[in-house]
Amino acid sequence: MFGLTRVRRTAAAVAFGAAAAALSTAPSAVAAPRPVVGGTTTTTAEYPFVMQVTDATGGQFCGGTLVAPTKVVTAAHCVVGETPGKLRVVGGRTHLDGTDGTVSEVSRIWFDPGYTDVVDGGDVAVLTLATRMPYATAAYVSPAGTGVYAPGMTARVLGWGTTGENGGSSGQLRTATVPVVSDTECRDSYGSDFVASDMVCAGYPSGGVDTCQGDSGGPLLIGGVLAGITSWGNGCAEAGRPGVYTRLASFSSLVTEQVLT
Ligand code: 4AZ
Repeated sequence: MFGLTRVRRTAAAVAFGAAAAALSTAPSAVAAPRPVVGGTTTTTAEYPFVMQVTDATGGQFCGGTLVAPTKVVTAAHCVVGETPGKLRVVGGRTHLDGTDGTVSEVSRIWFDPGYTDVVDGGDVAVLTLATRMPYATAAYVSPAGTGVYAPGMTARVLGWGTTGENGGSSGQLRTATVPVVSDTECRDSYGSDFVASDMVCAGYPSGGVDTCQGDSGGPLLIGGVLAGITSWGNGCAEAGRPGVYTRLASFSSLVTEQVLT
C-alpha cells in the first residue's frame, strides 16, 4: 500500500515535469539505492528509436519509442493533463545535456480512453510529432502477441531514468535486460493492482536490475520488438517487486489506429 501510493504520486509528478522536485521530496523509508537500468550505458546510435519526452525547456521526464516518423509510443501517465504545446520529443540525443539530434514539437496527444491510473491499466499514449524524425523506427507487437510474454523471455529496457531509488540520472541513455515474470508471480507481488490483461512484469526474483523514475514511457523490447511500456512498480530493483510494463499487444490495434491517423 505504502509503496504503491508512492509510485502513483511519483508518476503524477513526473507527468507534470516535476521529476526533480518529486525526487527531492519523496519519502526516504525505502531500500538502499541499487543500480537500476543496472546494465550499461548505451547510445541512440545503437537504439535510434528511443526518444526523450521533455518539457518545453528540454527537461527530460519520460521516454518514448518511435514507431513511425511522426509517431511516438509512450505512457499515458507521462502525458495525461499535458497540452501538446508543453511537450517536446527529442531523438538522436544520447546525453541529457547534449544539443545534438532532432527536437520536435508535439501536435497531438492520444492516450487510452480507459486510462485513469497506472494500477488500473491502459497506460499507453501516442504522440504525433510536428517534425519527422530521421531515425529508424521500432516494430511493435501484434495484437495476438503470440509467445512474446512467455515467462523467462529476455526483455530489454532503456531509459534516462534514475540509477537508484533515491539517486539521480546518469545523464546518459542506459539499457539492461530482465526476464519476463509470469502473471501469477506478478499477482503474488502486487495483488489486484496487477491487471494481467493490460500489464506484464519483468525483473529478477532478487531484484537489482530494473527501470526507475524517469524511465516511464520508454520501451520494453522482446525479440527486438516493442512489447511493453515502462509503467510502474513498487520502488525500483527491489527483490520480489518486478517492474510493471504496459502489455502492448492488448493495445496494438488502438496504437495502429493512431499511427495511421
Ligand atoms: C516511475 O515512477 C517508475 N521499477 C518507473 C518504473 C518503475 C517504478 C517507477 C519500475 O517512473
